[in-house]
Formats: sequence, C-alpha cells, structure tokens
Amino acid sequence: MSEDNIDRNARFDAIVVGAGFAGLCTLHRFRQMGLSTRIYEMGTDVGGTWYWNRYPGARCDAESLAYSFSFSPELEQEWEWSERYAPQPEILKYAIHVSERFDLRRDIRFNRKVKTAHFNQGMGVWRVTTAAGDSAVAPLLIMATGCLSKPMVPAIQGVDSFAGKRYQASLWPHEPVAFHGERVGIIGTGSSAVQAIPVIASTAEHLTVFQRTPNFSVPAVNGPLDPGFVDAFKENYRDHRDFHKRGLTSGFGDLEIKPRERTPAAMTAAELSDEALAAACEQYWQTGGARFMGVVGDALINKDANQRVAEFIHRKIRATVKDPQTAEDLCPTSHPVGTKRICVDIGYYETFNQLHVRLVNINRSPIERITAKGVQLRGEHVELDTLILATGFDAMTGALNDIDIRGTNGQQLKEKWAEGPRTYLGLMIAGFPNLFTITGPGSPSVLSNMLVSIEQHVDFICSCLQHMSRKGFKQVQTGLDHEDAWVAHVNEVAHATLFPKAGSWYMGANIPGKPRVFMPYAGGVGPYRELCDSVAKDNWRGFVFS
Ligand code: N01
Repeated sequence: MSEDNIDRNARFDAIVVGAGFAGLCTLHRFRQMGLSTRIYEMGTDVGGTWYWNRYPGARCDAESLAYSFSFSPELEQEWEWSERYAPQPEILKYAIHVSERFDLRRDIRFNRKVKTAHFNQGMGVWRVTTAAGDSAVAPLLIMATGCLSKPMVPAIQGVDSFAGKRYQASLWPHEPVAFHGERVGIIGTGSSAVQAIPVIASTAEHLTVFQRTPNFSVPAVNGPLDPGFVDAFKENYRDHRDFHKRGLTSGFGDLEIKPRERTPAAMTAAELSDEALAAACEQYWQTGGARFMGVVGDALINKDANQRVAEFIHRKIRATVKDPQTAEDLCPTSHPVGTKRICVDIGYYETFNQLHVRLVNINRSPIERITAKGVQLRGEHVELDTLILATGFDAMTGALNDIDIRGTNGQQLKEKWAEGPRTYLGLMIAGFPNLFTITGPGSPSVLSNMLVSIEQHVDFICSCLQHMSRKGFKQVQTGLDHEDAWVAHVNEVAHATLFPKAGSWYMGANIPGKPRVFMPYAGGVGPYRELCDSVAKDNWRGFVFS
C-alpha cells in the first residue's frame, strides 16, 4: 500500500464503511447529489459478501435477474446472467463491473479496516480512523458493513491446534483449493455448508460432515437461463422491479401470480386437505428455490401449517437418503421450517448416498476437541487432511460492534446495544446523529432480497439529505421515543410469527452470550417501504433536524 494513498485528516461530505452492494449503491447516488464521498473497505476489492465467500459451490439463493441493481435501466438490460442462481464469481464480476462502469473505484480505499468512528459534537462531524492509519472527517457516516460479514469461529477446544489445512467458509482463499486424495471434514450444516458439501464431495477422497442441527433444504432447480425467458423478463423489467419492491414479504416472486388468485399460497393450510397441501408442496419443490416457504399463506405464522410443510420435507429426505439412520439424522425437528434460513441446494441430500461421504450427528457423538490430526469425537478419532469451518457469522450487529463507534457524549454503540440492537426503522440510532445504517437491525434486510432493501434504504437516505439541503439543516437524528416504539413494533411483528421459536442467528442464538432478540423486521419489504414513505410524507416523523 502506497503511503500516498493514506488519508490524513481528509474531509469529505460523507464517509461510507464497506464497498459491497450497499456501499457501491450509496457512493453512486451520493455522487449524483454532488457529495464528496470516501469509502473505506476492508477487502482488496469491491463485492462485500461476494468478495469474501468464495467457498466451493457458493452462489446466491436469490434469482439473478431479481438480485441485481435496478437503478440503471442500461445496466440491467446489458448485463447477462448465465444461470438462474448466479455463482459467486459471476456476482463478484458484476460488482466489479458496477464499480468500473460508474467510475466508483477512485473514491474507494481498499485494505482499510475501520477501527473507530467518533462523533465530534462541537464540530458536528464524524472522525473515522482505519487500521492502515487513515483519518478522515465528514458530517455524514454511512455504515454499509453488511449483515453477515463477521465470521464466527466456534469455541471448540483445540480449534487452533489442527496441523492440516484449515479453512473458514466465509474467508476462503483467493487461490484454488483442491481436495483430490484428501480426507476432508466440515463443521456446520447451514446454507454455506449445504452448498459446499456436494461440490467438495465430488473430488475429495473422503468427506465427513459434522452436524449439530440439521437444516431444512429445498432444491434450487438451477440451470442455464433460457434466452427467451430472459428477453421476456427484460422487456418487463420495470414491472418486475416494482412488484419486488412492493412485495408483501421478501421482495422476490413472480409477476405472473396475481395476489388475489386462490392458489394455495393465498390460503391457509387448514383450508387444504393433506393431498392438496402435498400437491402444492410438490409443485413448489419441483419449481425450486426459497420461495418454497410461500407454498401456503400461513406457513410462517401457524404451528400446524408449518408442521405439515415440515413433514413434506421429512418425507423427501427419507425418500432420497438411502441409509435410514442418516436420513433420520438429516430430518430437522428442533425448529419450525423457515425459522432458520431455509437452505437452497444442488444435490445436498443425494450426496449422503455416496459411500465416501459420512454424516456424524454430534449430538450422539459429541466433538470433544480438535487435535493436530483431526477431530476427536467421544470414542473415535476422525483423521483429516483438511478441516472446513462453515460455522456462520455474528450476524447483523457483529460488524458494527467490531468498530469503536461513539455518538454524542462519547456513548459507545456496543454498550448501547448490550441488550440487543435498537434502531429507528433499522436506519438510525438515537444518540448517533448523521449516522445511517444500510439494512441495519430492525429493517427487513436478511429476510428480503438484499438488493431491493439496499436500494430502498439508499433512496430514503438521499431523500432525507435532499430535504435537509432544501431547508438548510446540517444534522438529523432520531429520539429515544421513536426508537423505543420501533423496537417494540419489530418485536411485536416477530412474535406474531414462528421466527422466535428457533435458536437462529436471526435471534443472535448462535453466538454465546449474545442477547436473544429477533433482529430483522419481519413485516415485509412492501409494507416497510410504505411505512418509510409515510414517515417522509409526515414531515419526517421521528427524525429531528437542526
Ligand atoms: O451459517 P449458519 P452459514 N459446533 O449460521 C454450526 C446466508 N447465506 O454461513 O445450527 C458444531 O447458517 C451451526 O450449527 P447450529 C444465509 O442467510 C446465503 O451457513 O448452531 N457446529 C450451523 O449448522 C445463511 O442463513 C447463501 O446447531 C457448529 C452452522 O455451523 C447465512 O448466510 C449462502 C458450531 C452455521 O450455519 C449463514 O449461513 C450461504 C459448533 N461449535 C450463506 N458452531 C446463499 O445465498 C456453529 N455450528 C445461498
């Protein structure tokens, strides 16, 4: 890194932390508004999630044509996605393309881990420093740090003593990793592992999967995109985008399905016979993808409905996996389906029929410790050449709490959030003026198409800044009353669903000692957008300008 590149007491209109999709979108829009902006990015390139998560089989489980920026009609027409679910290298290429096409890179400093962000009340600016030695100030600070960006290394005894090759799924090397002739072990069976396992099994000599909690997984039904389908979609891109933005749930879905049609998706499970529900599940199973959870209208709010959908997946697992004990071990029973992020796979359950693949249920055979040569289970040592940790993230708050962020009166964000994150609309935090979070806790974020949510937040922030500029305001903040009311609303909405019934990362349950609070907003992207719009219309209700 050239010394000349270091910012020393630099001044900008805005500082953005992170050059993933949220940071890129923010920078592009701020440029259009004439704001001088600096992004500090920890990685050596743009892409965020798609820069770090390079494990074998990594791809998006949202459909490519929907999981893309809508702000440039030319970009969306010209960019060509190859598959229904884009593989990680293609999404990374897209992020790089966006950064070049809109000439964003000149305002991004790579290899910069932001260490501190302190608000100077007298001057009304945020001072940001990085581990590389930069220091810069700006009145406006945008945290575009991502929801799943702080990897979690499990506290398993001896985890650092393994003498073979050890990889973390979310910090995968940039160089190719080969498994030919190797005995590979993987800990974890969340979305990352479910994607990686079939691919690793295709070349490893032996693969051992250490599973603590089985997850529900549905087939992706991935494949090359049909040019005719793409043309038709692109002809109608505006309508699709609008449909996703106003969607009642996650911001995906088919334009063709009219909300009022009496399909099972618009009915409750109680209205359907077992045969009708099974037929609907089968149809969604064959169609593929996470939209499976939309098979009936009440799958995520009614215990019985959920159980009937879960049993359909259990039957699929038992019909696919030949060894009865392995099949039983793969059947999730400890949480309602969908309350931990449902996985989307390409041949996951089938992989366990291969003779060189073994599932270890660590509830029956607990991991005692990791040794130099492998994993010591109770009563058995599993020798490994390579150990992969696909153990997830300190989600939603991890990356923010990692930075020493201090607002008015030196209050530290981490301390403020000791009992769980508190925000107004997932966008602002009382006591932290001019600081916005993109897809922060309390917003639809991880329960939604991230691109839809990112663009909505960036639009909202830009409108707010335009309002400030028109009125001559320099500062915006939110108050504790609105923050408290929003936190209560987020909780109320979550508790009307089955989500809190799972010990999920949505609940912070995967991190020892993390408060158990349902972090995202489960009210759906469309209703959330309407709420934000009504806030702006109602003279920016809950925001205080000065
Ligand atoms: O992480 P996870 P992930 N001993 O937290 C296990 C998104 N994503 O990286 O359930 C043994 O889901 C843990 O077990 P348990 C998506 O939103 C998207 O896979 O806690 N096991 C679990 O099995 C997803 O939800 C895409 O009992 C331990 C696993 O590790 C999110 O990222 C692809 C353990 C962690 O699963 C996170 O997914 C990938 C221990 N000490 C990810 N500690 C797509 O778009 C943890 N585990 C496709």
